[in-house]
Amino acid sequence: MAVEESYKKNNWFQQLKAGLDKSRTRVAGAITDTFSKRKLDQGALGELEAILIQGDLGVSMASKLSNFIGSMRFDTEVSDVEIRRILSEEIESILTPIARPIQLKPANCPHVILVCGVNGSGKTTTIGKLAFKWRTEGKAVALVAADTFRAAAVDQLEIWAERSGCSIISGKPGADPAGLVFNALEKTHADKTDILIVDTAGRLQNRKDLMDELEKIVRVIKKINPDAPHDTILVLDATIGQNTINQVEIFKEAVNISGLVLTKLDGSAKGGVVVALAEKFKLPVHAVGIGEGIEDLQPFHPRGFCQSLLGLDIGD
Ligand SMILES: Nc1nc2c(ncn2[C@@H]2O[C@H](COP(=O)(O)OP(=O)(O)O)[C@@H](O)[C@H]2O)c(=O)[nH]1
Ligand SMILES: [Mg+2]
Repeated sequence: MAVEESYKKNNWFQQLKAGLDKSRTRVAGAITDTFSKRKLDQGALGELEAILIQGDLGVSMASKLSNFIGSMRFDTEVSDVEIRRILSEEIESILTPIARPIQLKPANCPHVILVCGVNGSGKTTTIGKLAFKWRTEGKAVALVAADTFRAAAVDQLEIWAERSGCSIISGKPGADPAGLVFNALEKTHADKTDILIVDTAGRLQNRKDLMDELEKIVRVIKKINPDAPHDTILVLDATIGQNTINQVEIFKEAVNISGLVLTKLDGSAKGGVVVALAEKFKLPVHAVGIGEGIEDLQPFHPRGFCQSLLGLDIGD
């Protein structure tokens, strides 16, 4: 129950709720506008389905959810609150199995985490936030700047390493990322570092090169430790809505994605896409980003998320 307690103690629900303002207007706001006391006939269910699609929950999930509501309340008069409550509970039950923080295993020395995603999705920021969290828990953390293509990317990771108090392994701009990762693994193994986080490039413009590079990094990691990377995380920007689905598909071709982090849930109008992702890929959602600050990363909390999206209170 540690997550549950932190959730209350840190005021995370209020933060997430504020962040999801725009997404809530699209989903809960639209339901309220359409359904204050209305008979739930076929037309009303069609409108509900359209709202859920607009809210980025995905076509298939929108159809399932409106059918579900129909099966419970067809041809009866319902209020918008009832619909929001039923939806919230149903979506929570879908999201609960995929809400899973990264499980560190002390025997993995280091526990290797490969972080992938397109440029701008929030990889480096998320790495900084995760590193900070684990540093505060007393873990030794090292970062590898394997996005060697842009000099600025290395500088940015250095800033995060300093902020979070962990070490960084970097090379010259243009250095071979896989070689750098190889050295980092040897070093952190010798130093008994607990966690090694690999920041990678995300130039989707040149998809083949990017994928080759990721595959090569994984091959090199496996040469040293066949069980690693222990986690391969895809960072997705929640403001791009349904495009996140394509990104998962693209990255899955190159690496074995083991979990997701959704960033920018503060200010995204398309937060509902978490539901579409859950249905399509069933990948664990490890955490969500709710701001640019070092502490703005929360474990994914299905109830908090659903209540926020549907305009209910955490106690409801
Ligand atoms: N509002 C908000 N901004 C974020 C979040 N995560 C990252 N960013 C911002 O998104 C931009 C790109 O992030 P960065 O970590 O450099 O992405 P990368 O190219 O994938 O490494 C930066 O301006 C970050 O401050 C988040 O959860 N919320
Ligand atoms: Mg970066």
